[in-house]
Amino acid sequence: MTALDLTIDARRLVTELVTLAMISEPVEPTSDGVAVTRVVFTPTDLKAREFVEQLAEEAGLAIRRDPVGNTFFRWQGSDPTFAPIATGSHIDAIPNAGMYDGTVGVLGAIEAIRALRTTGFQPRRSIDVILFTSEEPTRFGIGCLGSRVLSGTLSAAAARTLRDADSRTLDEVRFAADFAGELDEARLTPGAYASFVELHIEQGPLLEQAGIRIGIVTAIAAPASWRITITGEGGHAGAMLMPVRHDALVAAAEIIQAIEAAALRTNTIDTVATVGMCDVFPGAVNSVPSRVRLSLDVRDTSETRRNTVLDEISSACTEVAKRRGVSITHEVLNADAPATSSPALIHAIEEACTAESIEHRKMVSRAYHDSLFMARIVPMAMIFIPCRNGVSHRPNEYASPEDIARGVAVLARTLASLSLS
Ligand code: HGY
Ligand code: MN
Ligand code: MN
Repeated sequence: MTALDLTIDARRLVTELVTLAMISEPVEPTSDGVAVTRVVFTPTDLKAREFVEQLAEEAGLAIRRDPVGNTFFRWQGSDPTFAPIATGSHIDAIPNAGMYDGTVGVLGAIEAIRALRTTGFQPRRSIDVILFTSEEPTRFGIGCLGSRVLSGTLSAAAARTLRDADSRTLDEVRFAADFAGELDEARLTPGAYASFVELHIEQGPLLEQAGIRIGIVTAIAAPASWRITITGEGGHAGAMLMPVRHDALVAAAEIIQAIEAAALRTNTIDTVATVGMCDVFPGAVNSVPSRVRLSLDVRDTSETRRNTVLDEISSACTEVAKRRGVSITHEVLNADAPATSSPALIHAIEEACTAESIEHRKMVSRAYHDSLFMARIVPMAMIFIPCRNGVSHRPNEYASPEDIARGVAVLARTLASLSLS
């Protein structure tokens, strides 16, 4: 491939990232960073999508939306007989999150295409930037909803059973947001793309600690999440004596401790377990809790080890339920296999780093991404850039304009080379 004299317009890109970050639900003011909350198919999400579509249109990309809300921005290649390649990420954000998670991979990909166009480069394979719908589990309880449906990992029938906290179904919500059509139509089959590369912030501290500016992801850890329900006996906080209590919240406290212990017992840093949500009913100062709902998120680079942790948590639930005279049930929301990156794509990214004289290292992604599910139908790899102190999913999440520009330059070169492969 002839040498590409690439110029990434970091100033324009960061301005666009800030503009996008301003499209958020009201959030607590913070002196450290920009807090963003943007939940799928809300008016805020639709406004943000409109902004991104406008940027894509200005960049000369054709726009296609699928029934579940994945949106495709295409740079038409010269030879339609070759399968297209793709990049992309997400723009939805969990409550009180940061402004770089996902957005760098969408707006950065549009900038990569703008920079390639400016050099006069012409791809042979079409290049799609995909804005995946609902990468975060916030509304429907399951992450990567758009890429699960697109890859066939989540069937249309299973997707139709999903309900949000107001008990609205996915169909109701997506139709109200003007995403029509049958969910089955969103499914792509293996071969729909020749490759998929996602640019994302690391969401961890390793690159920054090592002083290395680019990470090449070799594998994505295996995530699982449950909804755990503990049902005890409620009652008057003054009149219900301690010996007769079956307090659901105290039982939940034991379960939360058991979850942490199960993760630590694997003696490897590759196992993580989190209880991020705890809903207490009836939630009154002077009422013994009768029901508690916990969220459970367990991940590991080894699926076997992760499943062992889940088994131990299940045993702990059985033991606590018996001893405390409460009922403890759990619903498996997802239990996914890990994903391995394509060696050929890893090599393409390494070559792009070399062309940009950027030091890089291989690494695992402990966060999940849409790449985890794209890997089910297409060769995948990811490009990481550092984020300050490894912080993410918080308003003080931060990636520097220089690191963002480096990531975009590596993405641009990788896409250019893959589009001619
Ligand atoms: O939870 C995750 O790993 C991703 O940031 N949604
Ligand atoms: Mn995230
Ligand atoms: Mn993300």
